[in-house]
Amino acid sequence: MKKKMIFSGNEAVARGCYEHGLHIATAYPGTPSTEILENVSKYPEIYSEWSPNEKVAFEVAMGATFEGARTLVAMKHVGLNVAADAFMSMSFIGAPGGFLVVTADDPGMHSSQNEQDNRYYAKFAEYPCIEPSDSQEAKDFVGLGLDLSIEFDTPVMYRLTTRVCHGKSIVELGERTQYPITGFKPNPKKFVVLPSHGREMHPKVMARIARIKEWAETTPLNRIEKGSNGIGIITHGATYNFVKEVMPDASVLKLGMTYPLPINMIKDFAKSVDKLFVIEELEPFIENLLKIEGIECEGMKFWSNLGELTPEIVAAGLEKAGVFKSPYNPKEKESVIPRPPIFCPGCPHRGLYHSLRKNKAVVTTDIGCYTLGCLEPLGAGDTCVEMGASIGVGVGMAKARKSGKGIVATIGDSTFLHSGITGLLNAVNDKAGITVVIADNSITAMTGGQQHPGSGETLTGAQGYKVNLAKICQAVGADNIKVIDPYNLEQTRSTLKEAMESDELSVIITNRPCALYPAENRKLVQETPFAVDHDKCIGCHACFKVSCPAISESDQKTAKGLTKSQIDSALCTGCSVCAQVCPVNAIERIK
Ligand SMILES: Cc1ncc(C[n+]2csc(CCOP(=O)(O)OP(=O)(O)O)c2C)c(N)n1
Repeated sequence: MKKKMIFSGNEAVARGCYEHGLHIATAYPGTPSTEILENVSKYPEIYSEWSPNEKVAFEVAMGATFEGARTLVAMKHVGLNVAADAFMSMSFIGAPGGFLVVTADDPGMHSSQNEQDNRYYAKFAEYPCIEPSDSQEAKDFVGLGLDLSIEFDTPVMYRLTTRVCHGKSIVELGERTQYPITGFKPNPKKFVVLPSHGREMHPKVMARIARIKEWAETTPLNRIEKGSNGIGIITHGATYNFVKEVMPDASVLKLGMTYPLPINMIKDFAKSVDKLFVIEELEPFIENLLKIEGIECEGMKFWSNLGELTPEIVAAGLEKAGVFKSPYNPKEKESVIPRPPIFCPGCPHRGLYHSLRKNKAVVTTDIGCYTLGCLEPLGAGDTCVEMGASIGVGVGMAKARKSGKGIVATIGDSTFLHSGITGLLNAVNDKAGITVVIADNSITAMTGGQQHPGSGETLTGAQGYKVNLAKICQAVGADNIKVIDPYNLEQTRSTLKEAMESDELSVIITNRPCALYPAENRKLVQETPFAVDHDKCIGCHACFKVSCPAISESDQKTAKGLTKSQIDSALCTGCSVCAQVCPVNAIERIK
């Protein structure tokens, strides 16, 4: 009997990499894809790495497949925007060793700045796109995808969504099949995308996708499940599970490959049902392709291209279409209490953002834990767009104002190494006169503590090169660089103030390690906790302004009826930031 495990989709993809003989896996972290590489790294048979950004991850994996290695690169949906240049050109070249690019899309934006349907990228670059619906498929599709990639010498988009990445289901395990790395076969007409070569390659790409379209008609990736009620539903990914739950009697065409589509199979399916619906998450991608082919169907009219689908939403759409009575009560509200994100106790970003607010800085910020500094009561963050944007946006504002005074671009260490260095280079060149703060906590914290070139450790725990951020800044031409401790509010505020008042470009590096990652840090920052002396507390709530989850209202009141504060000693890490803002020294270390 084969062993079975309960795996998340991400764990299952990693297991698929192991079983299907993958040689090389690369990624830059990003929810919901991060756990793929974290789990691949547990298999020593596969070389795995966190690359500094998605473009580099893509390029490393691409080079490996040129050598005939079986490779996978993983990223979140917006990561593909970063890797898009390589992604587009690779289509022309092909993937001799087998190549999967995992894009983990985030409908509903559980932890993303935007919502985008990356199936359009597949069509744009003429990659076949495969989409599993559960963890077993997540594992199996790695093998099927690699086979497809090698057979047609094409890179393959492997699209996941949050529910498939994080949902758990049973997976049957198999053994690893070993494959040789076949070696690089020099062929400049194939591997060098000169215009003259590219012109020859493009028709080959179109011929390749036409052949894959024929192949799609018979691949087991797509299947029909015959129902009894005359309704036909074409669906994909996580939505397939909702369709089966809501309308088990419908005939379902489950597309495991959403580009290119098996048009003849779909035409036959359409003929076999009375009414045809396409139920898909995000954009009407399949529906539009069917309409171009003249296949009568309905879809987005009854659903929406905004947010995530659920069984309730699938049912409501079918009811709207007049073919179903939804058993769900739309008035029933979710009973989960919302928990807005907040800096952890001991987070080094707290002191920085409290100081930025005090100094009334105009803050162009970036993407990471520190983005939470935009939220009240810290409330110091005026713009945030995409990874690496903070410095460029700060420079742009400074140019429009004809002064960089008062403008502070804040960027995390992982984000700086991902795509901030060129922004700083430009700021130096432009003599922008802004202040750049690199919030260095030595880890990629937002996504759960992944190593980067400034961490001194690699994905597999091996010792890595710990890049010196100050030296990078110097090397691109910044010469006013200060390194400070963000737990020290006086130092943070005064250093910021001086920089903000200057006409010169300044770089400030705050260097306190993250309070959570790696786990040993928790011991480092957990000093003797603080407590509120209720005899001294005047109920002014200045300590609330540092937004620490360890601080709350107590049941004690002042003579004026103001509530006194209290500190949960189990949560307090002893960072002392709250003690520094208390005007009456009522917050003291527990003796
Ligand atoms: C292009 C892109 N890739 C990945 C992510 C996921 N992501 C969000 S923030 C972040 C980096 C956070 O690390 P850092 O800049 O060091 O800040 P920290 O969270 O440690 O404070 C990542 C990888 C993203 N939002 N966009």
